[in-house]
Amino acid sequence: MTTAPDIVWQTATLGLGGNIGDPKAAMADALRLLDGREDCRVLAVSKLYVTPPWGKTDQADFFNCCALIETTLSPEDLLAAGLSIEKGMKRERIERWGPRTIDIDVLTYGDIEQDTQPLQLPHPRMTERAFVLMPLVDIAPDLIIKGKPVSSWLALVDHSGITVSEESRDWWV
Ligand code: PH2
Ligand code: MG
Repeated sequence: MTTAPDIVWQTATLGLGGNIGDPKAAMADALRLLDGREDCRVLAVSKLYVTPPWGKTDQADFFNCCALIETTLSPEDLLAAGLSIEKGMKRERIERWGPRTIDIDVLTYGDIEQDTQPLQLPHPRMTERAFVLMPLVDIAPDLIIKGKPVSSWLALVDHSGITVSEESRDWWV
């Protein structure tokens, strides 16, 4: 007799963004691709935001959202799943419609804190970025990051210039 191995579903949060082409469509595609996997379930998606570029400011505004998911993938395999979706979409878009980008960041995974490459958890810059914190508050306001709930981090950052593009939570379905 064999025993099925325990399947452990872990909760993770993702940050998605893009500013070339049709980022809303790219993010919606990415979320549907993740949700379509046997080993990932999208539990909640934030509103869709338009956000001023952070870091390098001489570029177009971004679209950003966050997703709460459940997964049996390890953190590194979840990162790889995101990267492979990014690569697949960029390749397809480049061939068919020209440049289009999407970035998928693993923000948190359970309560893991790790300062390792290729994946630092929680995402090392998430607590400074309103474009991450504002959508994350929609889906996980009480999630504790480095000792404080997401909602408290958001109160500490400048979120001027951010607007809501899609109020509905199922803009991606
Ligand atoms: N992503 C970056 C750099 N700057 N700015 C905004 N507003 N949104 C992003 O997603 C973003 C950014 C690199 O990943
Ligand atoms: Mg990023």
